[in-house]
Amino acid sequence: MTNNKAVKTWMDEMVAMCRPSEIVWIDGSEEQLEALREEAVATGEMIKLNQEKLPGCYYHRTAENDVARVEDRTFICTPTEEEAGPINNWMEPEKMYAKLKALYEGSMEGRTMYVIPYSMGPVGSPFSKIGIELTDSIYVVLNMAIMTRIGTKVMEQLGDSDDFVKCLHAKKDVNPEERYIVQFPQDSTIWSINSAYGGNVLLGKKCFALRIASYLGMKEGWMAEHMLILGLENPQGEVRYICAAFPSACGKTNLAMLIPPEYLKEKGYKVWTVGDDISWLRIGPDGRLYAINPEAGFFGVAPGTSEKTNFNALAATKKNTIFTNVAINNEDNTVWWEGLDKNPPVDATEWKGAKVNGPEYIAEGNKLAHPNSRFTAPAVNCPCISSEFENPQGVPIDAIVFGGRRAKCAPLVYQARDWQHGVFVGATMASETTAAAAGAVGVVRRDPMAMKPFVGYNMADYFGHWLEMGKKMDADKAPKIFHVNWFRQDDEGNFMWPGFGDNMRVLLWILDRCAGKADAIDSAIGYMPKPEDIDITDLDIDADTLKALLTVDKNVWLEDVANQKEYFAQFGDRLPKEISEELAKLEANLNK
Ligand code: GTP
Ligand code: SPV
Ligand code: MN
Repeated sequence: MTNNKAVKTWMDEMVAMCRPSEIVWIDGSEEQLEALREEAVATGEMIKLNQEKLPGCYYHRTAENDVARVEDRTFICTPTEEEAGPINNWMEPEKMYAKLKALYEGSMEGRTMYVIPYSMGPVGSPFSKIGIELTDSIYVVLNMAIMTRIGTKVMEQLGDSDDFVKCLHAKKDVNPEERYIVQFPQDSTIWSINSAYGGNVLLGKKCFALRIASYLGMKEGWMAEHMLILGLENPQGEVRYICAAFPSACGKTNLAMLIPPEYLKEKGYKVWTVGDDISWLRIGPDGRLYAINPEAGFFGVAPGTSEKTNFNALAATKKNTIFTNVAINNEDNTVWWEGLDKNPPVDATEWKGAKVNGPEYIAEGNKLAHPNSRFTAPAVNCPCISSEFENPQGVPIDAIVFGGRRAKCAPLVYQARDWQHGVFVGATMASETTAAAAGAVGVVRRDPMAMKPFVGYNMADYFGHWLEMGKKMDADKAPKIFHVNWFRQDDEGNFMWPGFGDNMRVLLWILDRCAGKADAIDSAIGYMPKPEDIDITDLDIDADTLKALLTVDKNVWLEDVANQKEYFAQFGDRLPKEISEELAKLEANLNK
């Protein structure tokens, strides 16, 4: 309960609309969460896994039609359509509220409404923001308890302030035809209905920490980005921090937790994880850019996660973790997914709930785990969690890295010439789509700064905000900006770069560039390493492949420039002139 007038007024209205039969405040205590876990197991909402092998771990299966974010049902309801911009779905706020009210009306009859006060960022940090999520799903409560800081301490921090994001979620009947994920940035309000899948319902994550927060950042002079944060420690014990924006399922969690190749480990290099998905960035008193991770856990892609590819992520899932839509190994009541190891369980339950013979089922061309199946693991479980994870002041950023899945176009790595060029490099990002969102997979689409599904206002103004942020920093203090591509393919469709831990070799060139220690070629697209600038000690890669990875194919790039032009045209006069200038420069450089 609370005496906060703004909270009370809002809740009264939501309760009158949803009409839950009971209201339960989440205090954040272990006793309360444990009771909820037991209740969820009793009702079948969750399955308790092998508590000896996976203590504190549970399993949840979503509806078959509810396994990913739904971008076509996600709306930014600003007062005018212009403010939402051409790449967001928009509806007039009054109309949308009316439409959704009809759906929420009585939606919680006979059900319990849970009230989750939560903080994005360490409670009380100057970076942090508070939200309150009302939900009728225990699964949401238990996930929010891992992904954010929740409970009484957050209400104490809020005091009698009305500065909180009002989040409402009703599972209703998960009808995809009436599923809506709606942000009202001007009202700091999020309404989600008819889903129970992660990014649609854990409203602190994409809805608040990116869509609403990007809008607040634009108003208040900071940034909310779809970026991991990692610290790279050198043998002298100095740690430098890097933020990297890759689209969904393009390698953020993996890069954030990477284990250096053996020869670098032996020299004393280490990687520390600050965040794996979202960064909030502010300019500090010293004029440098500082980042915090507003989350407290990892909602990571399960398939492909193994001891070899991401030892640290796998280790983080060994206790107090919720698994969603992976397969169950009935032999010992544990979990399995494609890429975990080469031994799919014979006695398996696939993600939709059917008992199958794992190897046979796979041989028939099926997948045991959904490609977007996930684990929700507490950040503190991660063996390489940074000592700065809870630092309320954040960490200073040396480099910002953009990247995506590009089979042909982008080279392994290149550096932007300055901040303005870097904003252009981010704005021209593109990537092949993945299973993280409903819809076709493997189609190249433009995804500026990996924020296409997450920008809470007009993308053209967002480019403008990036440019403004750069103007507030001295050039020698602003992070240097880079672009990487771990996903270049040869003509047979094989990945040319080994990726994963070996990506460290590219990070070292990046940090050497930041420190003014590495050489580069001034190419048409930006500064690039020569093949010999990438350390390939102990790496089985031939000289031709490395050369090809660092080659810019003029024709492929000119085709991309044509596509960029078309893409930017939709923003009309609102597109900052700096972006058009950079585009013209790139085209001229390529034609030289
Ligand atoms: P979201 O949580 O959706 O934002 O995804 P993410 O960006 O954190 O992606 P994640 O690290 O979970 O990786 C997604 C998929 O890409 C997994 O199947 C990984 O195994 C694969 N992957 C990650 N890094 C690399 C890499 O360097 N090379 C290759 N080939 N695949 C990679
Ligand atoms: C993403 O899709 O970028 C994710 C998973 O991190 S979700 O929480 O569903 O957005
Ligand atoms: Mn993500």
